[in-house]
Amino acid sequence: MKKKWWHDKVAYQIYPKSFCDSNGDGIGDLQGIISKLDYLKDLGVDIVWLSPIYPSPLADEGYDIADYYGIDPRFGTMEDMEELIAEAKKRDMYILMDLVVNHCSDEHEWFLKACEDPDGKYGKYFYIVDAGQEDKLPTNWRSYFGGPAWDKLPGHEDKYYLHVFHKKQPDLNWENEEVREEVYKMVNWWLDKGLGGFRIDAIINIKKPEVFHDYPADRADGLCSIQCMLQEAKGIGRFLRELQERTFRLHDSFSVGEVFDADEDEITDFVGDDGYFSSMFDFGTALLGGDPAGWYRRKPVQAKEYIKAVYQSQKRLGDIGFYSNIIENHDEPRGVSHYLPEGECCVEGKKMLALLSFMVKGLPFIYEGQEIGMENKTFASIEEVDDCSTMHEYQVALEAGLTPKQAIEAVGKYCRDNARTPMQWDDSENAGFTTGRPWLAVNPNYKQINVKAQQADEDSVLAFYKKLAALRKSAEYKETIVYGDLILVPQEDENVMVFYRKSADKTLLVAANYQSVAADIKLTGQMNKEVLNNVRELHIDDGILYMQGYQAVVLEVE
Ligand code: TEU
Ligand code: CA
Repeated sequence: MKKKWWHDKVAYQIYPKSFCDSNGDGIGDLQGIISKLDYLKDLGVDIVWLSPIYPSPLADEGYDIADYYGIDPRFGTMEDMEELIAEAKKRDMYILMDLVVNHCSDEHEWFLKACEDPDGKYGKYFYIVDAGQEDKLPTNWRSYFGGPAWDKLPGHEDKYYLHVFHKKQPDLNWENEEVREEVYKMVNWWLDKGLGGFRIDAIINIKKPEVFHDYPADRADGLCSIQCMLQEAKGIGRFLRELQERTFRLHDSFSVGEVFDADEDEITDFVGDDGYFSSMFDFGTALLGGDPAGWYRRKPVQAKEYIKAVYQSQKRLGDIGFYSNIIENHDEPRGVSHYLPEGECCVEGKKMLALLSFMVKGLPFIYEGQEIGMENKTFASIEEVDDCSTMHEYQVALEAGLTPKQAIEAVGKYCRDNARTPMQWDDSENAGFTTGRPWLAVNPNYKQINVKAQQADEDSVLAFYKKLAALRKSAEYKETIVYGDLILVPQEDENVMVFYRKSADKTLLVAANYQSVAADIKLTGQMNKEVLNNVRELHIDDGILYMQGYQAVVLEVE
């Protein structure tokens, strides 16, 4: 693997709407982000990814873009954005934007023009198909957010357009060279502004099958999962290679793909030395417990499954490239609520997940609030929910026979708003996020869980994240943590994960006891030094490491 400038970095995702509000309108903004750059620097962050801040009607919270060259006034101005890039640069930090080009907003000029003249230039920017006899939909594909992936083209009763996500997110037709040229022009325009790169949204969806047809229905609605057509669609590589060659590669920028399912034999093409992307997210753990019937059927994640998934991902990528490691993002529940068993969400457990995420190979991404161990929120009713994905999953649960109370309880655990509640800065009203009324209610636990309190506590989750980031950058361990081989030490107890990180002259042993009860780990070889420990005690006796519940350690060994 060729060494790259970004390999030894630590990355952080900001959900701008919920990070920091500078002007009291209840919505986080760019000046708010600028005011927190020193906080991020101090945490050890180098790369900052912003979820979309472009002008948007917010049907899907900014993932529906109406103008790729602008900044939504809610978040600030282009001058604010330029200031953010410059202020980041001063601190040796890099800003990433979200590249959302599978679709745009139905309020984007291209789509408006396509509606005016579906047979003209802009009609070809989208997938517009004539209605069948008796208004039949072109196919029975179900959109990600529920209902058919086709809607009537506004102003044209005889035509449908495709949207694999929300109906306000029409899919762009990547087969059309003009569309691709528009995308490359825009990406380069931003990179020329000094952006560090992009996180690339939902990118696997850009390739559609040659022929559009129905698949067997998988629910009572007569529709089928979008996955059916994605599996049939081949040849995405041609688009991604072109994107890379025409944009990212020219700028040596960082790109991380939201790639859910790259085939084994495609991984080198995706993230090898000259991959389409610098990196891609590891969703191995995020997918655990899922059920095709819907969120209401999801099962809690077990420790042993988590451990297995982490290891499988590590093995899959090996020395080919770098995953970007997450325990949560803006589409996922809070990792500590999702991956620690109910009733066991404790400080040690939070630190254990952090340690695993930082000590495996790859680029660690922290999602805002993860560094203080922010938790899921309880939603009393669907009225408290903003997320369009949860609205749909709630309906699915009701249709399956759950009562409203059961339905919100079941889907609330996976609601994307869990991660979108405002950042908890201190214990003042609205957690110091805003002086106004926050656009989404603050998690009531902000009095206990907030940045200010944790800054004053050397045993806090925040302090532990700082240690992990510092360790990754330390002259002593950097080479081993960033590039060392990962060698699993199989354990009889499936709730315990032990592995070595090994470089030419150093070996680290990483051990995590992913359960509330104690566990013994047999050590082979001599321990030289305790490098990191999420509890105060380290108990080794006669070659046995006695681990407390949720204890996790890094030891330097012979
Ligand atoms: O997500 C794509 C995606 O497939 C997952 O988000 C998932 O299907 C969904 O979150 C289930 O709730 C990206 C963005 O991360 C997400 O926020 C956007 O809604 C989506 O693309 C559309 O742009
Ligand atoms: Ca604001």
